[in-house]
Amino acid sequence: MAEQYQFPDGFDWGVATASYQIEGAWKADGKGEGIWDRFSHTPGNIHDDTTGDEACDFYHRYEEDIRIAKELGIKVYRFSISWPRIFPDGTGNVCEAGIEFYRRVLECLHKNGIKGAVTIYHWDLPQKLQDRGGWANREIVGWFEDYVKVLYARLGDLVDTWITLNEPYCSSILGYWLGGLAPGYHDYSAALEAVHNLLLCHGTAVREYRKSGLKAEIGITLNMNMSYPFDPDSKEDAEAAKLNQLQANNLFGDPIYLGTYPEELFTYLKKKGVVLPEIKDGDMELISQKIDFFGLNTYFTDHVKKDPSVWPLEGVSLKTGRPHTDADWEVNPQGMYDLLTWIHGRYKPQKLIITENGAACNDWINLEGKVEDPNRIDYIHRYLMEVHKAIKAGVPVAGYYVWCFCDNFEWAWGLSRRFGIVYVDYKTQKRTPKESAYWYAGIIKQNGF
Ligand code: IFM
Repeated sequence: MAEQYQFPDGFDWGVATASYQIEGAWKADGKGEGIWDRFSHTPGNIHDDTTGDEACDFYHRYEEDIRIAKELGIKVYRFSISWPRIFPDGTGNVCEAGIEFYRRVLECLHKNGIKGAVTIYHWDLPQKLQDRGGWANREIVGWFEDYVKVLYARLGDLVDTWITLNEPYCSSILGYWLGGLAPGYHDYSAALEAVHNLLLCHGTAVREYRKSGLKAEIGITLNMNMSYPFDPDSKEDAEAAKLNQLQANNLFGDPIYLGTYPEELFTYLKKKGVVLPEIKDGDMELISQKIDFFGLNTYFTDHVKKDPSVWPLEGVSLKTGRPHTDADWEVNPQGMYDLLTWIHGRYKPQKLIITENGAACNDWINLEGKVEDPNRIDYIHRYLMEVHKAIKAGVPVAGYYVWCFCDNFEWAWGLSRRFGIVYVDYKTQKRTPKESAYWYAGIIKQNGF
């Protein structure tokens, strides 16, 4: 008989989304311009020349999406708040229509018996704040404080779980150094400045939350992945893999859980001429306040080869011949187990939620009107087996959210990459649950497989 994979009672089976990727309505009802509006409207930035102007039109269609989520038995719906929908100018006047929209979404979720997990920042910074330096300007800590206070006061009674930031690695290293994401800069020192300011904002959000007296849980979502040496026998590859992992994982996990930046990485970067961020008295205490859960996003593993031509880390991640998804990310489920046990060993979070995992596939509607996506099912199935193994090994994983509920605007890849378990026809906005959606519904029903 096949092995049974039973998950702990009360396991939170969810789906995840993000404001800019699904909402559309980019200037409706007083919303201000965000950095992704600016970035996607700038020719050459988005691979298929699309924008998030309309995306999945969740702004007008949230009731339909939540109804589908209910039919599938989804327990948690993760979405994010668009900062420029609340503060069109970044600071100053609050846009009431923005607040009302998110209240309607949360009320609709509750009416359908679904919990709302809210990400405070998932990459759509008001453009007016970018014009003042964005994440590289420490003043952002005050702007963020004003923003979170409004969210707690106006939405706090309806939110079940708060996530301060989504993937600060992407907002800093990808946005300020590698440049593939907004604002599209190439300055490593500014990226490190952004790291520190993002983490200060995370700490500020936690501090203000505790002061608010609200009782839901609050945590952060970090994207992490294991880095292995490309050649397991090469000392040089092992060193490059270590640096890669220090930048991807420890740079964020260590300050939050251990109250310190990874010394080895900072010493190395300094030697390479990188200007390190100024750390003021009290910063690390603010950043490392106790949080209620560790939110993990993970999709792939890195296999790093030493390459001295690549400044500053001198490594490149290479393909190993494993199968890959439509996002060109290699499928390596073992990485999920290795990562969960690594996080558990190093940081010992009291609770872990996988706030994103999933696969982009080349989906289409077939002649029978169905979307058959066996590769996505296989991907999620294999990764969940590793999650289960980690739970059995003592890692306190309490939830798993599929990325994504529906196909959406995949940042620099535009509408060309489909991650959803629900298919979206962008011309008609018609939703079609894929085979993976029904398969996932079955897992939720049985709390396992
Ligand atoms: O679409 C993104 C999401 O916004 C953040 N995590 C990874 C997903 C897939 O690339």
